[in-house]
Amino acid sequence: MEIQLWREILDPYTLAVDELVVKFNHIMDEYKHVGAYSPIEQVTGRVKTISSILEKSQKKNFDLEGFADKIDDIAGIRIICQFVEDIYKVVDIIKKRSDMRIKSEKDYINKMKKSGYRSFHLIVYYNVETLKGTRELQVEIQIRTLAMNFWATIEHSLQYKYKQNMPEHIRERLTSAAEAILILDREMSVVRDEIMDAQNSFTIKANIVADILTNIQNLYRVANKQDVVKIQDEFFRIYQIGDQDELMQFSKELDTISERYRAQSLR
Ligand code: 0O2
Repeated sequence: MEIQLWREILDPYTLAVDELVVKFNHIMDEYKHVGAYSPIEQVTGRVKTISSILEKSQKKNFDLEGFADKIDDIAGIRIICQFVEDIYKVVDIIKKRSDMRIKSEKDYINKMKKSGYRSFHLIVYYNVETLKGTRELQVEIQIRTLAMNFWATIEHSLQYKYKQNMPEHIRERLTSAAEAILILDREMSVVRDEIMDAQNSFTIKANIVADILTNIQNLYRVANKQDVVKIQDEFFRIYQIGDQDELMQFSKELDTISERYRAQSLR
């Protein structure tokens, strides 16, 4: 097939991947903006390379005519979560969306693959707009924890290196590493609440500090400089004590002061 034709076929998949990465990143941002813990830690996407498509067509023994309908992971999104529980939250989020329609799902978390591979897979239908009109494409979404991703990445490179001939002692090591990952994920789930609390309070504090700094910066433009320096010194004092409640109270008072100045500057 001509290279130009490959491009034409793969282009809409690139658009789908780009759009979906933006959308999942936006979900993360939405959580951050309200100071809440995001079940999504990281999102990446890729379009299958031509050589990988050729390899798959050989492996699965199909000809390339209409290959796009025969391969459901030409467009792939990978969502990384911190905890196993987050994976199911992300699945729920996807199922509730109106811009993706579930075609199929595979839960390799509750039912680990023989290789030791764990991940949640969804194939969704997703529409993109092209010059030739609307195209409904299939996209594979893989959702897994950081630990599962670590294992899968290593195993994938070893598979690539050894093809079908992975030495038995390496296969055994990978199996015991997969068991260790399972235990690690379970242990992390136990401390999940505590980790989430710590992360939440870090995000909340970062948001309060950002608000205060914006307010002080704006006040420099409209208020008496000496007064603002006093406010700034007070902020540094409270910040050094590290009391979040006091910081929150200070931020509210600063909001009121800023409001007053905004009102005055309108007169
Ligand atoms: P690549 O290079 O990652 O794109 P399918 O091959 O998709 O038609 P299958 O095997 O029923 O058929 O689908 P499955 O099990 O959902 O696997 C799809 C993808 O999951 C694979 O794509 C891998 O990315 C990943 N995967 C599945 N099993 C394993 C495994 O044992 N180890 C690792 N590291 N990844 C796995 P591709 O096209 O095989 O590969």
